[in-house]
Amino acid sequence: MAFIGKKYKLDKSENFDEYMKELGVGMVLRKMGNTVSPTVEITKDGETYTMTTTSTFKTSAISFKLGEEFDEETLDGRKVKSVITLDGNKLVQEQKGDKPSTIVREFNDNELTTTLTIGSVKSVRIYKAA
Ligand code: ACD
Repeated sequence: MAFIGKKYKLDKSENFDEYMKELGVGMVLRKMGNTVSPTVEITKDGETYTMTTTSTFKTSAISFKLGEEFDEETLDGRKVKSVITLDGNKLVQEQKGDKPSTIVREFNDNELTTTLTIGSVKSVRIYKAA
């Protein structure tokens, strides 16, 4: 779990606009989403993980235990049930709700690759350790 306590900053983003469109995110918010370069940090206290996404526009934090469903309010304001599991060096998040989506965060050396999928639409975002 070399990723605990590291800060990752967005470096490249592919197809994120399409992903947000598929989620039904409006134009103004999509513009923000496409413009900002957020920083992601995961900390761990006992069995509880906290993932904080910081940006100039909005900051969000979710706390979870692996394999335990929790209530999440997404950055675009959807209220979903999420479950996050750890698969080797990947945190796999399943969001349930009207628009089920999977978010895989894979940690390699000094890089975080976030792959967001909804239906047939996929966005890949590469973060570099700050
Ligand atoms: C990531 C992306 C995680 C974001 C996942 C879903 C959010 C959907 C839409 C975002 C819409 C508006 C938010 C706009 C800006 C906030 C900045 C943070 C964007 C991550 O983990 O890479």
